[in-house]
Amino acid sequence: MFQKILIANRGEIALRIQRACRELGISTVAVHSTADAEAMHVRLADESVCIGPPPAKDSYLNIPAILSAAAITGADAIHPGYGFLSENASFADMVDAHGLTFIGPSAEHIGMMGDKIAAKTAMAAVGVPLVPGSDGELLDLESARETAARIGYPVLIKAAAGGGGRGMKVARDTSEIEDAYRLARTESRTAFGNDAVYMEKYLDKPRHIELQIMADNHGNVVHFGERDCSLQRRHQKVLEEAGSPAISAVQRDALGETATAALRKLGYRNAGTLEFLYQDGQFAFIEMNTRLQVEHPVTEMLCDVDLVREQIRVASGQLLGYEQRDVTFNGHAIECRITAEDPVTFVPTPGRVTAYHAPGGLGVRIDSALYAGYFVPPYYDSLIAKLIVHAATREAAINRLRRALDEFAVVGIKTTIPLHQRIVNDPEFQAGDYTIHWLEKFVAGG
Ligand code: MV4
Repeated sequence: MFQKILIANRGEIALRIQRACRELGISTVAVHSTADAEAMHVRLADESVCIGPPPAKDSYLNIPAILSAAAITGADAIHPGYGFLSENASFADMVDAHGLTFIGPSAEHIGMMGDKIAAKTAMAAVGVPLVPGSDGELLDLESARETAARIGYPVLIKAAAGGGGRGMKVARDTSEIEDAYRLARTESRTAFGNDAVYMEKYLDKPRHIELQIMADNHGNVVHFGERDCSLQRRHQKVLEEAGSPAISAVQRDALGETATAALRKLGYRNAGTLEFLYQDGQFAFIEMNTRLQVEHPVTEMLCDVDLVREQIRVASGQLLGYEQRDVTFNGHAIECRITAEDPVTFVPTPGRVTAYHAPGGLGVRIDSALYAGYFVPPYYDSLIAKLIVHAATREAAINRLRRALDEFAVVGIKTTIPLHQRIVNDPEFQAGDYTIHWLEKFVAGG
């Protein structure tokens, strides 16, 4: 097992990883920018290294600085968290090349799943159902027209290097295909330096269902059920649930069996999440994330599993702590992403938190690095706290979430707590039959 882990991240996820390390008796190294010198993850680490000025490109994305910090502190592994370098295949390679362990999948699989065409090709080859679409890259406008005619409009043109909604263009009929194709390629070249695009049938009212898996280095792969991440605004998740109100236990088991068999064939290792669109009773794979996700706590609460602990254990070569029959799905969990944003306009609200009171009680979990007196910096994403509740039923979880949100006090900056209070009080949310478009309409409705 590792003696010392460098956590190449900040905020709540850095604390989350520190907690797993401490419980495993592993020493922790925090890295921080000059803007984060007073941050909680620095205070609670065993050691800390300043890696640069505030901009992420000069600090949390500064690979030489992070590798140097690992070398001077004698860390033997690096956990990347999510975002930043967590899906950077060359960083994973460089960590290995420096004799440290990258706590995550192999660089090969990070690279494979980062190319959305390669990801779909690989998944199709191991039995995962896809959204109907092009057979690989769309090489010219003519092949775009032919593919659209074959699968039927409306169609979606996506960037191979995209993901997370970036670089997608809808074409609703033949009159729109040329502009959609050319714009998708141009925007992809500008955004990613790569203009490869592909096509899928556009699903107009899907839910976003993702499946959590974990694999060790000995061929064991286990799934921990699904999360419903349909409540998004401009491709930013706002609230997530485990399990999905739309998915039955039979469907979950079947999807899990398909996914674990597929990843076993691929020789996948460590944590991974398969993203599906769910519409008309059908699951269709769209992307795979090769990192621990922000919303992992709802799965942890549902299954009573420490996913970060499992990541660290399997990265050190140990066997998975679970067989599939050990995994149980109990009750219902919901996570609210609380951000330092105006709850109506979503304008970022960096600034000083003058008072802070977190909710508590049975089935309430807060993952946050906030404290009274903390200055929320403007340089990084606006997530400041995750409120997760767990209860025996979805109705009880919603009731508990409402109570916990009412207790939650963050004074000195505006946050999205009022938005979450509106969501949990809405009858349509309570009914649970929402799609990926529901929140955009709900927010637009004021
Ligand atoms: C789609 C889709 C409809 N049809 N693909 C957006 C982010 C990326 N994960 C894939 N996304 C979508 N892909 C097909 N064939 C609709 C979306 C989509 C979406 C998906 C999940 C959650 C929120 C979304 C918001 C807008 C569009």
